[in-house]
Amino acid sequence: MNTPLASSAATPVVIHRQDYRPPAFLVDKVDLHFSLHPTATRVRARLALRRQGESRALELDGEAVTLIEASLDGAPLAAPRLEMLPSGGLRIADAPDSFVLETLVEISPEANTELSGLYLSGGNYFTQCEAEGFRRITFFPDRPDVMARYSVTIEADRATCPVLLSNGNPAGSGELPEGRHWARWEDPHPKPSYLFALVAGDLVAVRDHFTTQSGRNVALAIYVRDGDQDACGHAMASLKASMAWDEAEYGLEYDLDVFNIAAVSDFNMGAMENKGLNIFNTKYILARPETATDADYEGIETVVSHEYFHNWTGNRVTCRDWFQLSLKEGLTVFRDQQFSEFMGSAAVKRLANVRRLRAAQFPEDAGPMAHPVRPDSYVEINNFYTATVYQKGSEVVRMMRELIGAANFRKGMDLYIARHDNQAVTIEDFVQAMQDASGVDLSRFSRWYAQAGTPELRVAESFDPATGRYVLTLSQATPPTPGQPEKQPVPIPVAMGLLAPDGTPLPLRLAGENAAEAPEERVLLLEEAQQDFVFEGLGEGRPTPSLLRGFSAPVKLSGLPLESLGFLAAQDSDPFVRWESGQQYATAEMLRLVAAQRAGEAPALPEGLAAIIAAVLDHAQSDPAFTAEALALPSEDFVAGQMKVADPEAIHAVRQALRREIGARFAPRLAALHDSLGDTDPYRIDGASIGRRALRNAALSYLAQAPGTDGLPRARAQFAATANMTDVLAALRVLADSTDPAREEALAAFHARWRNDPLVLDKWFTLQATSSRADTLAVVQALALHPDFDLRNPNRVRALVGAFAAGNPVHFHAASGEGYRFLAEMVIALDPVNSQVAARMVSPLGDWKRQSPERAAMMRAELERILARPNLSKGTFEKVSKSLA
Ligand code: 0A1
Ligand code: ZN
Repeated sequence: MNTPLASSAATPVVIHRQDYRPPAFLVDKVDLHFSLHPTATRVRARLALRRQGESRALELDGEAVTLIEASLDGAPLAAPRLEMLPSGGLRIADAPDSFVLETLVEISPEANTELSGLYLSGGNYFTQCEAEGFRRITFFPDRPDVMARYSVTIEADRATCPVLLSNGNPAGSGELPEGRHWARWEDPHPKPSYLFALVAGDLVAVRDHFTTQSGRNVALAIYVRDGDQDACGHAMASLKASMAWDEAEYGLEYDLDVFNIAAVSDFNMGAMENKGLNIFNTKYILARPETATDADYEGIETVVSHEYFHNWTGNRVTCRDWFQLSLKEGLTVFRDQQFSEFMGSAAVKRLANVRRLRAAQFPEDAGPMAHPVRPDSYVEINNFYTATVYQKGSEVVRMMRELIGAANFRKGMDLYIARHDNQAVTIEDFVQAMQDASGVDLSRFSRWYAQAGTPELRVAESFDPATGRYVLTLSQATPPTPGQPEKQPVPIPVAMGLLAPDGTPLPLRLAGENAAEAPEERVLLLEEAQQDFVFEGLGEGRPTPSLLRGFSAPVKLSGLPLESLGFLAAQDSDPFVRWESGQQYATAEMLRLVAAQRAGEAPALPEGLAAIIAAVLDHAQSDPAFTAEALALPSEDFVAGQMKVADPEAIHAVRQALRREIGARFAPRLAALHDSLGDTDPYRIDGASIGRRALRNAALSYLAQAPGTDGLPRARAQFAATANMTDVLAALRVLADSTDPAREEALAAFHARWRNDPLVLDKWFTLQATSSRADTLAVVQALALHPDFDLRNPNRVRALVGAFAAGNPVHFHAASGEGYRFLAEMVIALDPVNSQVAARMVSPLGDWKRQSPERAAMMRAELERILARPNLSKGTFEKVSKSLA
């Protein structure tokens, strides 16, 4: 049964991009006064409003706010001139051209389990206003194209709330009777309401400072709970490096006297770029070697830089409406990726980012929620903070830079910011700036923003040894996605080279070009559905094409024969192509073995794949980080994504069998790596050290799979050594996945040691949720009842439920359907508590079209069961109903 959005009992409104209208009234100035109280916070708002549209009716958004009083230019407002809207908002009929509206409302931070608006976490006050949370604080035109100057006064108990923070610069503070005190903040920069922030409570500051390129001194502070001061070093270092990099790379300097960050353990996302007062999930601030893994450290660097870079791309220049979300997110992800590539090993960072794009965005683009980077409609905007808007959006910016060149891209950025500073603009404005600065026509390129789905790029070749003429035929097709049955070709930049049979690069001379200028690498632009590229003067050996170097476009490449893939994996100069060719090779072989497994044939390690692994291991010492990436087999989900009908059990069996055989075949070399890559003293968190640990732990994990090796004793010893969390967790993962007698004891010891550190305890949950052991589903069900499990804490929910449903395909897709049922139960329980997180959890159930009819029926039944719940949030409703369609 199809469940169109329109058939729901309480039909949620679909918002369309084409319906955008400028706001009827603008707000020039906002004065807010907060009197903080856990259940009865009072917010007084003075808005200086100015009419710009035709209508004289002012409508303000509001949600879960109780109006106490309102006045217009000092005169009390009452019905019928003042009207409460069914949405929770407020309407004032017959407003003047310019006036001051004053409202007093009451809200309950304690009752706010949605974590949107003003809420309590561990007794402290935090806000989250993106996308539409400000309306849960006061009545306001809560849309990003209303930019205003804010002045904020906060009043609270000094004892419980010694720290009072908001956006901008500090502008006074003082004592009040009855143990209360106040502080005022003024933000000189006009901003949309989604960038408003307030933090108040018992926090301590870790301080530093930064001198900008023009010599201004900026006071930096990271606010955390007492006891966590020692865990802020990496976040602070990342912040300072980001500030310096944005000046060097883009000439962008920070623009306030202070830059504050506050960390909170209850947070719906990673972090938030509120002007001058970023609010972070503790996961992306706190790190000590004994509590945080290398991946955690890298996550901190990425997210701290991301939020900082938003100061210009997002805050100074913001989005006209939420359909333009990728204007700030795609661009800012691109900037944070550039920064990470600059800070570490560029090639390895690129691989990791591509792996993530393919793990999260490609399935989204192929599933029921597929949408363009700039969506055309939504029901709940919070459902569109997606891998498509963020990661694919970043790839689109990267391609644009590839097309117009780095220097023009920088000019385009300068122009974009000069033109649009303090404005709320669109993706078209950004593309226009790039086009004007470069002189390159980008009109066709804009299709990348409008069209959903991952283009498939196919290769065909023909070569004539007699003439040395090689024809590369590239063709593209994008599969249909919901609401977009027909697709047009998009311009695809294909960075490439040609290799001679001995692996040396060949000169790339296209027909009609001058021989003297033939480069060894170039970028072909595929603009049509199919194009031939004719290379001449190549001699008589058959060349092998190395395509999509550096992953020059977010497409699926196919059509290269296995032998070319094997050759490229061993020979190409481009690390991305080397890695990618190995992955493609492994994928093809795994698909073959899955088919064989279904026919009752036991999988065996193909010799070609063994040869690639042997070649990878030959270079292990020279580049451990790359080797670790290249040793990893494609994930079960990635393989499933290549099948018409997935078979989670067969895929799992094949992948495990290959891992066992690799462990056995290469045991001596893996053991030697595990011995030789032992940690250096002191513990370091740089690219080289991270790479060594990654390879060492990859070796351990392979060894431990193989019977007859000393992998498990090695894991036990590594766990007991408690050197750092990366090594401890890698060892514990190996044990947790095994039937080793030390398993239970190790898990219990880890829990006992870290039960009071929520971020580490999350790892304990995730480890068990992602285990491949036969009893995992029962363990996960029991963990949902564990006293340390808490539906109100998004990190904990993601650590258990998210990790299981999205990271454990073989158990999530258990033939009994119990994995599906577990997820549905969790979504149902979570929706009334935190609908944003609940809606995000729905995604794995949307994959039913790729499953067997039996599984698909069970998945649909669970979606139907969720949909039948009364009072479902509109976000969960949207995800579930679209997943069923
Ligand atoms: N703009 C933030 C992401 C973010 C979005 C929504 C949030 O609450 C619903 C919180 C954060 C970023 O890109 O980091
Ligand atoms: Zn962002």
